[in-house]
Amino acid sequence: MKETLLKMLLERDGEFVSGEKISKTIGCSRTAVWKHIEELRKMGYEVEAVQRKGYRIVKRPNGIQAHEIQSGLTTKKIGREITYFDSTSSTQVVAHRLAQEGAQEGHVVVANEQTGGKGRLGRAWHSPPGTSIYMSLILRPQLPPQRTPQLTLLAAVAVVKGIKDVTGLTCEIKWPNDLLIKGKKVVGILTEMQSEPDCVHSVIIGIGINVNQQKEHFSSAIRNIATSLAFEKEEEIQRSQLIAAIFAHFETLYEEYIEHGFSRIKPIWEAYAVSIGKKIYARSMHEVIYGTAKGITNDGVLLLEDELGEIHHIYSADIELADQE
Ligand code: BT5
Repeated sequence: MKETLLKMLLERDGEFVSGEKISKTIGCSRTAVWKHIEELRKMGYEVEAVQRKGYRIVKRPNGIQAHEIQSGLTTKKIGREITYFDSTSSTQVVAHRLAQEGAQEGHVVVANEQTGGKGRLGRAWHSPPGTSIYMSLILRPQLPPQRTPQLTLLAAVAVVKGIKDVTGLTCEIKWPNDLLIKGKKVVGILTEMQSEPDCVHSVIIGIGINVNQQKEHFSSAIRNIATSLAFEKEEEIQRSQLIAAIFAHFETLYEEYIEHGFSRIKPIWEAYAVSIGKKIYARSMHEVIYGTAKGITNDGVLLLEDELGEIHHIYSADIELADQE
């Protein structure tokens, strides 16, 4: 009942809903409505009550619990099942376990804090409480394992579009998994999978977004390379609204991808990619290659032309923009 009431009020987006309408819709007395409103207030919602007009939400808490995300959700699959934690080691670890236990495609693990947030290659993702988004999406595409890097690129496009919708900010994508604003990292994506040599059981897409941090919230190790949406926009961003917007774009792109393949996603990705056509260094475990980023293949592999004109296929690396000549 409380969920239905919350949904009704949120859908009206700050407009009044009469007590009579609420009591008819959720099938309870006016006194019961008032009690539910009190519960919403305890959850951090600021609800205004005016005689003969009814109730309206004046301010929402900036939480990301399942009901807060789902009240704005328009998807059929992505985010219909949400496992939420106030704090967990890493949403990736939980999502892997849930996938092994048979979780459905679209199930998402969301946390308000991570104590062991993971980046690629054993690196850490700085995950303080209350300001950011940490989430892992479970997918079950019928794909050969070598195509899963395409899903990192697809996720990057979905996040860029969601951020644009909610904040108006434009992010650039740095192959393969970073989103930047003015050259600073605002989002990191980590794609992992459970598979056999020729078939994928599940793909776990981890997304970390710096939303409401101010500069002083970043540890000194990343203060000069990281930024947040609120810092760039100079206002607080509603996290649940952003998550719902990302899910909506993700679902549309994913359906397109499953039906028509990566060729529809590639040009959108390229339109946001910062490094294409630029001089870059590609650092992998074994070597550093310098050259011009020519584009990506249909598999999402980066093509890098070195100074001798040889084309290298880069499957995994850290990219650094070089001084452009
Ligand atoms: C990534 O790795 O960028 C992937 C990050 C994925 C995080 C999400 S959060 C939800 C899910 N659960 C997890 O445990 N992980 C995923 P990589 O490209 O390796 O970048 C890591 C590097 O980014 C670090 O070595 C730092 O230099 C920098 N970094 C760490 N935390 C950051 C932050 N909050 N903002 C910006 N940069 C950060």
